[in-house]
Amino acid sequence: MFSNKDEFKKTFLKRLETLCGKRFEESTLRDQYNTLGNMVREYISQNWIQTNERNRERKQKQVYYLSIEFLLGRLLGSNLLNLGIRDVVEEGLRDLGISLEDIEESEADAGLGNGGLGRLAACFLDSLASLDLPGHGCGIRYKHGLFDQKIVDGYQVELPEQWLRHGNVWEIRKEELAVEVNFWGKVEISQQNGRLTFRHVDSEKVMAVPYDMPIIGYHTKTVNTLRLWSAEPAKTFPIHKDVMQYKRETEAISEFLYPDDTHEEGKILRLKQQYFLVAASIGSIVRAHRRQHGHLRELHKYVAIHVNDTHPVLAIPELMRILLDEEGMSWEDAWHITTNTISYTNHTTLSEALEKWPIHIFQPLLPRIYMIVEEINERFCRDLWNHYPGDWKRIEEMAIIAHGLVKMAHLAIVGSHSVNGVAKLHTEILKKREMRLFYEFEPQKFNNKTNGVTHRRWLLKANPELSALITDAIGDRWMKEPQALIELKPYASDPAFQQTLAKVKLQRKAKLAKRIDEKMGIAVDESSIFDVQVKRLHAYKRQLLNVLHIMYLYNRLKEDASFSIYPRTFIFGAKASPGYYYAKRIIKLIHSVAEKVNKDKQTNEQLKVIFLENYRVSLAEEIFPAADVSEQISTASKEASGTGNMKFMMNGAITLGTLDGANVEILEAVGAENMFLFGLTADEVLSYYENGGYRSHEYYHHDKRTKQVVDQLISGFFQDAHDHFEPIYDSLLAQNDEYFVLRDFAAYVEAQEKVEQVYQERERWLKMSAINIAHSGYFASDRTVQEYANEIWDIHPVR
Ligand code: T68
Repeated sequence: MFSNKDEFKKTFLKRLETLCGKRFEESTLRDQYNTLGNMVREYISQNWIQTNERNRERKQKQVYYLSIEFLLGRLLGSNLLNLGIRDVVEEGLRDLGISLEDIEESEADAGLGNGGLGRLAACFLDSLASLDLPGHGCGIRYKHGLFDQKIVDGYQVELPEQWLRHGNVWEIRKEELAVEVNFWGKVEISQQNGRLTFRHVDSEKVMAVPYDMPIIGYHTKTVNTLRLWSAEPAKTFPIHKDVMQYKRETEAISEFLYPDDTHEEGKILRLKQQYFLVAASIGSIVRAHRRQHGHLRELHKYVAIHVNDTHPVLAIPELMRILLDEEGMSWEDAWHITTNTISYTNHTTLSEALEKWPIHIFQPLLPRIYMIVEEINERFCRDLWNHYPGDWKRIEEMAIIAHGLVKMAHLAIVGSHSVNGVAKLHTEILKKREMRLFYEFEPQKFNNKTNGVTHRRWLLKANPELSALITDAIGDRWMKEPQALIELKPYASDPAFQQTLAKVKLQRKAKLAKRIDEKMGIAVDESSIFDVQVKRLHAYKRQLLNVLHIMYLYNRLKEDASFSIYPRTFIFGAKASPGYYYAKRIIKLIHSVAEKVNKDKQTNEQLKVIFLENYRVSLAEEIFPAADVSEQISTASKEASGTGNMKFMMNGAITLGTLDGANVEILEAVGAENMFLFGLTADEVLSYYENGGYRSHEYYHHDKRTKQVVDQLISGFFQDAHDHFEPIYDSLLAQNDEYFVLRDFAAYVEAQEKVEQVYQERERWLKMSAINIAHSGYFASDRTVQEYANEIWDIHPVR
C-alpha cells in the first residue's frame, strides 16, 4: 500500500478525501485519525485473513483467552509500532504539517477493564501475536468502559465513559456470526432410547453479535483476533414481555463494565454478563471446530480455553452442556474433554473477592447450567468421599455448592487441568493456605506463572528516548528478545551511559511536569524526586501509608527549621470503586494534604503532592517513564503480583516496596542493594492474622510522630474535610488497622530516608536504575506467555 514516505502521503491524502468527503486543509484531527486507522486496517487485512486461513488449514491447536476485561488503551500508536511503519508515517505527516503525537492523542482509550487483571489480558494478546502463537481473546464489547474520574473539591465524581462515541476504526461487526444465548425458562427432561435428554425451553433469547479487532504482532505477519461480543435483541421477541423492556434488558448486558476491582457485587446483571460472554464464545469456538472436524470428540487436542479469574468459569458447565445435550456424549467422555480443554488463573486471595453466587439467583437464570453444576458437585463430593472417607468437614469445605452458594473458584479448580497463581509467593499462598485442600487432593494441577507486561508498549512505545539509549548500547535485539536487556549490565557503571540515562529521565520528568502545569496549574520542580504511586485505590495497597508519610514530612518541615529534605514530588493516580466509600475518603485525604502542602510557601519548594485525575492506560504511558521511585507498598501477602512494579522497573524507577507479589521476584533479579525494601513479610502478616497479637494502639502511642499524623485526621487540621476522615482514623485504631499501616510506618519512614540519601549519590542511583532496566526482561509478557504456551496450553508458533 505504501513503502515509503511519499507513497504514504499520497495515499493518506487520497484516502482522507474519500473517507471524510473534504480536502485535507479542512480536515480535523479526528478525520486524520480515522484516515490513518483505516489505512492501517487495510495494510494488515491480507495478513489477518491469511492468519485465519492458516489456522484453519493447519488444524493446529489454538488458545482462546476468555476474560471479562481487556484493558487495551489506545491502539493506533502500538499498531504502527508493531507494523514497523511508525517512522515513515510520522515523517510523512510532519511533511504535511501535522504531528502524529497529536493524532494519537485524539484516540479514546479502550478502557474495558478495571486494572491489573484487564491490562494483563491486553499484554498477553500482544505477546501471543508477537510470538506467532495462535491465540485469541474473547470478551465483552462494553458500550461504556471504566468510568471517567473527575475530581471536584477533592472528591471523586464518576462520569460515564464514552469510548465508542466517535466510532471505533479497529472493529469489524460480524452479524452473520451472531450466536443466540438463552436465559431463564425451564428444563424439560424426557427419555429417548433409554437415555435421559434435557431441553432448555421457554427461554429468553439474547443475540450475541461479535465485533472483531485485529491483534497485530510485532514485526511479524501474524494478526490474531480479539472478539468482543455485543448484546442485542434476538430476532424472535419473547411473547410475555413488553418489547421495550425486553430491548432495554437485553442491551443492558453489554452496556457497562462493572467498576469493581475486587469486592464482588453479586448482582444478577453481572451473572448475565458472565454467561453471555461464555455462551457466545464457546458457541463460536465449537461452531468453528465442528466445521473443521465434523465432531467434538477431539476438541481438547485442538482447542485450549483459558479462564481469566473465575468470571468466565461457566465455560466449564457450558462446554459440558454442549457435549452432553447437543453431541449426546456420556458424562465421562464430556468431562474428559472439558477438563482437558480448560485452564484457570487465580488473581487474588482476598476472600471478599472470591465469587460466590446464591443458588436463588443462579438456578432460575441458568436452569440447565445449574443442573450440570449440581451434577459436577455431586460427582466431585463422591470422589472426595472415596478419598477421605468420613471426613465430612473437609468435603463440606471443598464442595462447589454449599450453604446456598455456588463457589466459582471451586468449580474452576475441579473443572480444569491447570490452576495457576500469578507470582511465586502468590502461588505458594494458594497451595499452602487459600486452596490447600484442593492442592492436597490434586497437587499436579497447581503451577505458577509469574506475570509480565509487554515491553513493546511499556518501554518501546512509551519511552522512545530510553529505548534509543538502550539500542545505542546493546543493539536492537532486545526489542524481539526482551531478556537481551541483561546485556545492559556492564553499562550500569559506565559514566557516559549513566549521564545519558539521567538526561533521558530528566527529559521525561520535564514533559510530565509540563502536563501537570497545563492541566492543574501547579509548577513542579523537574529536578525533584518523582515518587509515584499509581494503581487502583484499595485499603490493602496502602495509599494511606504513603499519605501519612507525607503528613509526617510536612509536620517536621513546619516544626523544625533545621530539618530539610531533598525536594520531592509525590504523584498519585487512582480510581476508587464508586461504592467503596473508604477508598473515596482516601482520595479526599490525598487532596486535602496536597492543598495544604502545595500552598504552603514554607514547604512547597521541597514538597509537592499531585493527584493525576482519571488514571488510565494512556496516562500511565506518560507517568512510568518519568518516575524515579516506584511505590509498591501493599500489605505483604495481599497483592497477588502487581504489574505496575514491572512497568516502573523497565523505565528505570527504583522500587520502594514490601516483600509482596512479584516484588519478591524483582528482588531475586536485582538484589537487595538495588531496591528499597521494608515492612512485615507475608509470613509475619499471615501469622498475625492467625494468632493475633497485633495491637495498633501500641504503635500509635509508642511514637509521637505517628500519633501526631493519626490525630490530625480528626483534629480539624484539614478544615475543608469536616469529619470526613473519621472512618480512616477508626480503621487505624478502633478496627485495629487490618492492613498494618501503623505497624509498618516506622520502617517505611526509614526506607524513605534511605531513598533520599541514595538519590543524592547520583552515580549509585543511576547504576541501580540501569540494573533494574537490565533485569526487567524477565518481566516481559513474552516470557510469561511462552510459559503458558509450553506448560499449560501446549500451543506452538504458526509461521
Ligand atoms: C489483579 N487483580 C491483582 N482484579 O490484584 C494484581 N477483580 O496483583 C495482579 O497483578 C493482577 O490482577 C494481574 O494478575 C485485578 O486486577 C480485578 O481487576 C478484578 C476485576 C473484576 C473483578 C475482580
